[in-house]
Amino acid sequence: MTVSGLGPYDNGNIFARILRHEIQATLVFENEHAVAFNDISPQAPTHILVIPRGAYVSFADFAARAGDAEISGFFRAVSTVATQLGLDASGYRLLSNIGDHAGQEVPHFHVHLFGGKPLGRMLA
Ligand code: D5M
Repeated sequence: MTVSGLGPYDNGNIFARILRHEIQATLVFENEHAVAFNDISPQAPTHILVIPRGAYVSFADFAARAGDAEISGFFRAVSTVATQLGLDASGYRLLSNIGDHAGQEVPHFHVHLFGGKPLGRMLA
């Protein structure tokens, strides 16, 4: 699955290195489907990145190639992270950048999870 600005999966990308424990991150959750850690440059009081363990460059790649159990397990994990961090009561935002127009920086599929304050209305 090719999306503008994204080539084939690069095993040297920073999130692949976090998964291999070559680079430290502050993990807040992990299971067989997903790993979640604090964003290094937080844009909200809570700013978590949730990534699948598999090698997918973007949401588009994940949706195209991952198995049903992997996809459901991943998104359940995202919800579990939000619940465990206490975000359900006040609400939160999910976001995933895909390719050039979205400015995706790290070519390993990830969902940003923002919360901890009123985030304002944002549609693009
Ligand atoms: O966003 C990629 C995000 O990844 C961006 O918010 C910074 C974050 N980032 C980059 N390197 C690290 C490390 N080492 N730890 C934690 N967070 C990191 P994108 O959606 O690709 O534009």
